[in-house]
Amino acid sequence: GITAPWWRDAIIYQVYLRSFADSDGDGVGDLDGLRSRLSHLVRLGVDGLWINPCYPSPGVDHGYDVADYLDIDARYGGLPAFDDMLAAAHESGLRVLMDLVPNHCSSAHPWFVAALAAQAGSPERERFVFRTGRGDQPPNNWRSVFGGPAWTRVGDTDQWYLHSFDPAQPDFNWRCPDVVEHFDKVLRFWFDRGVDGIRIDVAHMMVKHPDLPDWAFPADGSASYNEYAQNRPEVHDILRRWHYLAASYGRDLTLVGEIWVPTVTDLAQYLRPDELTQAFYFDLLKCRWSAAAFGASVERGLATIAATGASVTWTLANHDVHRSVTRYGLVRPSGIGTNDPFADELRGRGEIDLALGTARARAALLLVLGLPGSVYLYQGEELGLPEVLDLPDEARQDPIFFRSGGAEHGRDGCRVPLPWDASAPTFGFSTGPSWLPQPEWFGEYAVEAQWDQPSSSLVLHAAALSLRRSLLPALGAAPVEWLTVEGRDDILAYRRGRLTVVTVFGDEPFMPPASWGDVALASTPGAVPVPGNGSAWLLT
Ligand code: TEU
Repeated sequence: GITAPWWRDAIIYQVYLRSFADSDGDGVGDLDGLRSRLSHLVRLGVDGLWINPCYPSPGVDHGYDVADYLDIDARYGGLPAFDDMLAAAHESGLRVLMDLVPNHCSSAHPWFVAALAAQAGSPERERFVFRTGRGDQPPNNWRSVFGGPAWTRVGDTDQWYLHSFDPAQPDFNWRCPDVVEHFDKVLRFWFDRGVDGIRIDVAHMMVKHPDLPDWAFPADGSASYNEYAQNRPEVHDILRRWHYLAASYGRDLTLVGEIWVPTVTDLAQYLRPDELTQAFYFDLLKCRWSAAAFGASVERGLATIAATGASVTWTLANHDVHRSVTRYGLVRPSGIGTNDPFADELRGRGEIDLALGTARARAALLLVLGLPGSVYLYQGEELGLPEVLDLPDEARQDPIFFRSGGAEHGRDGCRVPLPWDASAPTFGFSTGPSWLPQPEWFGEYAVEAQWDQPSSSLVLHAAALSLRRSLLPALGAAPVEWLTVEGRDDILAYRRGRLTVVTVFGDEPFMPPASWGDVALASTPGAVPVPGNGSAWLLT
């Protein structure tokens, strides 16, 4: 970042650690592997990295089931490897964000083990959400995000515990002071160690309605936002507490929330000056390829988020959704599950045109990089990796796959280990077999080959980031002004100071007029034959 505080315009690279680089041949990425590849992030030109959870964990949800918040899993190298990586990152000028998982822990966490061994009504159980069932049925009708009921029965007793995700991820009771105090300690532990901020997992979910009432789910089984289980007013008290805890360090720590709420106005509530510094803007990630949808989403983000004083945190992909070239390549949705506009992208159904998806993802990158705010880039997106849609069922590990009885494929396809070198075993990821199998064609996307191809996704990313960095000081706080093209509602164009960004969403060819500036970077070379659908330019 160049403007203060640093995170306002930072580009942060998301490291899905177990799939980034493996140093010891066990087929699982680790912190020494990350340290040895930090030069990739420096050459790419990002400002920092966020690492998905790497605490000791049984790995049911790959680290989002934490067994000890004050340590690093031995598989990743333990605390010494973390400290080495952090020091090396800082030496390279990269900031480092940890992932905090405060809504739930692992069922192997000592607190939950003690709670199961204790009596109903005991202080051990008070740290979680245990309730009496209704006969043979759970205490209420809430559903787990991963499918099935949000409650699991304790043996053959009448007691059940709440889990918003997998049964191996029991929800904490945030009305219990032990929990509040423990997380104060956790934050201090990592801030004292030198991290530059934290990404907060489901930062809108920690507190539930005190009476845990049934939610009126639609009878047809369609998706419904359970307002008793998330986005409760009390959650803001916790975030405010963390705001002041972080502020007391006096070194611009960032708190970035992963928050799924119905509207952008809801999201802005989390960005009040005494709460989070950032929150992922998923509104844009959910847009189908259309100038009107992208334009309205960008405008909504800028207007609503800017009103809080925060900057927008643009994000086009992460470890929970299909890779962007696959999502943008969806030319014909399957028509199944139409009540959920995101279903086909998430489930990998429908017909996909990868060449088109690739062109569009390249264009979308330029579109967001010109905007004011920060951008999170998920590992492998810089390589233009497609989703691996055809993983064998035996290889799949996502709890969503198991909880849905195989009806949903889940998120493994965007978590396949990175290809570094086309000619090495596991494409240079590990000297052993990789934890998820990589398809043959992954070699075409290897990092080393891409640096030598002027038209590669990696070269485009590096060029765009470098151009953005050089323009930032001049752009300052310049606002976004929309430009229109007579008769072309498929063109989205904006000017910001001396930068103009143009994106084509329709099929008719288009070239930006010379009066808009000189082309500093085009998204198209090698990606589409004629500038048209999925082309973008940065002009100065
Ligand atoms: O995700 C929260 C979440 O609710 C969704 O992203 C969800 O995983 C997805 O919509 C399912 O289709 C966070 C983490 O990013 C995710 O990896 C974890 O599994 C989840 O929390 C539980 O910790």
